[in-house]
Amino acid sequence: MTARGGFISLEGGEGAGKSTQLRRLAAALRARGLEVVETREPGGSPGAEAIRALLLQGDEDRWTPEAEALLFAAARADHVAKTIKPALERGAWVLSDRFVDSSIAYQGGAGGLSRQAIRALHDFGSHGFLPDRTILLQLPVESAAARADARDNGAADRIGARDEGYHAKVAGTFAELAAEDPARFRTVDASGSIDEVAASVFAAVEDIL
Ligand code: T5A
Repeated sequence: MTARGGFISLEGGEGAGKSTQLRRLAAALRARGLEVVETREPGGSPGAEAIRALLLQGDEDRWTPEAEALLFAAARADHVAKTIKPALERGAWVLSDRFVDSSIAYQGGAGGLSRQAIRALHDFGSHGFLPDRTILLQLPVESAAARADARDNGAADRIGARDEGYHAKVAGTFAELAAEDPARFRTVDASGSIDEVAASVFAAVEDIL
């Protein structure tokens, strides 16, 4: 066990089980005596939570693709500066439900913006800050949609409501990102029970604790 904290992000499509697994991982780290900050994107700081409402509510065409990407990057910049970095500086572990890879997968791969553009926004807004480890929860889009629908009674948000083709591109881009950066990413099969997936998620971070 070290006094230094670390930053872990959980990624995947809607309904893959990120929030459930984030809570489980936080409990496992706390049981080891570590300080843990649980956070999410878009959001995670008062300013970023205000931007979250702008992004997830309203009509599908409320923002242009470029404006949407800028709002995500602005929310992330505030989240990094106000929540993530201060927690890391005091030695805490930060677990985030989504981070910049979501922008590359949704606004980039699925939304049609270039990865270079998304990375340039992240370089400007958050100085290119990246997680120490990113867990990609992989679940077939139909199974994930069924889980999310069962939870939300079919009431998806502005981005979750996009069509199957959009979500298939999101999943494909996440898989490419994981393959391109095996040092940071670990992929986890999210189709098992909550306990089975939690065990795989813990195994995927144990080497950096
Ligand atoms: N977005 C976000 C972008 O477009 N660009 C970005 O840069 C960022 C950061 C955020 C939206 O914004 C988009 C992506 C999203 O569309 P959100 O409300 O924060 O939306 O929600 P999501 O991140 O999409 O996540 P969800 O809350 O929909 O799903 P989770 O967290 O993956 O799943 P979870 O844990 O809530 O589980 C869903 C249901 O399944 C059950 C749970 O109990 C729950 O009911 N479940 C299981 N059931 C059976 N077996 C298991 N193993 C299970 N695990 C969970």
